[in-house]
Amino acid sequence: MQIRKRLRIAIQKKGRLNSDSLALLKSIGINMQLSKSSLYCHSANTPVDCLFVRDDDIPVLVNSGVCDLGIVGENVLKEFSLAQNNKEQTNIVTERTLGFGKCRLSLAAPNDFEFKGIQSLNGMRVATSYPNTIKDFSDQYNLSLRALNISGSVEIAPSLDMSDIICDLVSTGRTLEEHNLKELQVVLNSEAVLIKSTNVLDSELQQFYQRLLDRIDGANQAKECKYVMFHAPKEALKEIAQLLPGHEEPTVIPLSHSDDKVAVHIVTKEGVFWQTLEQLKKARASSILVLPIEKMLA
Ligand code: PRT
Ligand code: ZN
Repeated sequence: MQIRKRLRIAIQKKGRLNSDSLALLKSIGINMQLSKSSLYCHSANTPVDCLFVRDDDIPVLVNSGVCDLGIVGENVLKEFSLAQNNKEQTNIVTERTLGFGKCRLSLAAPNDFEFKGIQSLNGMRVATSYPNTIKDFSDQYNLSLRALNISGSVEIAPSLDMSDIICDLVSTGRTLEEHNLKELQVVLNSEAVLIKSTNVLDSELQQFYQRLLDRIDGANQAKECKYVMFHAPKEALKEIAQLLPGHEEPTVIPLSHSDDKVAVHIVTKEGVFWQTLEQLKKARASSILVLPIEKMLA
């Protein structure tokens, strides 16, 4: 295969992962001029082309090397990999979890179903769009679940006596509730992941890709961190720093109007809750500000 000079990334065209995937690309500096009907987009400021496709096609495109990268749910990736593993190994590596598209693939049954543990599900008919994941789960628990593969509206299968139970994605649980179903067992927890083809990249492109990964890590780290500023007496700094476990030493700045008080700036990894602020105040910090961080590069 010809070595490309531009990274080709597949993302979902329409649906739950589309806007978060685009936002991620933007946050790591990939600008794209989007048009609604286009299936392909060329980034003007980076060597990146984007393909907009159905999420189910993303592992296929990355596995075949047509795309170098893809953003897809772990649920779709696992189903694809299991189907593929029956034939051969995949050419896909998961590079990063991305923190959006979170959901779980769960077994659910009508509300009046008496659930007596996983083993009691032996022999049941399961309506699902994830037949390979169900087979894998079934093998793992030594069950013989019978998967009925349907591509949508899985929730109505038990009421039509097509199946005894279902296996579908759940996030809030509202859809199950609306169909008088209850969740029995989580089969898989899932979120969006960045996947990469095992194909070797052109060396310049590999360097650029490494920078993208560093930016993703920086953006993820920034999400977890807060920038905290406050004034405090010098002698209280040790006690205060312990309340805010930070990355590095805090920045301490003298105040023009005071010899014993200083301004402190600190990046903290821990969640900063009201309780933390109250503890800071008790330790004699004042004028406390907590700010979100947009980007970080170590
Ligand atoms: O057209 P295309 O094939 O690309 O899209 P799609 O219809 O297959 O997928 P889409 O856009 O619905 O979902 C894309 C991905 O988002 C999934 O593969 C998951 O990784 C992730 N995701 C996160 C979800 C949900 N949450 C989710 N709640 N995907 C689907 N759902 C559905 C679920 O199937 C059920 O119908 O939402 C309903 C349940 O939601 P709650 O909130 O009522 O529990
Ligand atoms: Zn899909």
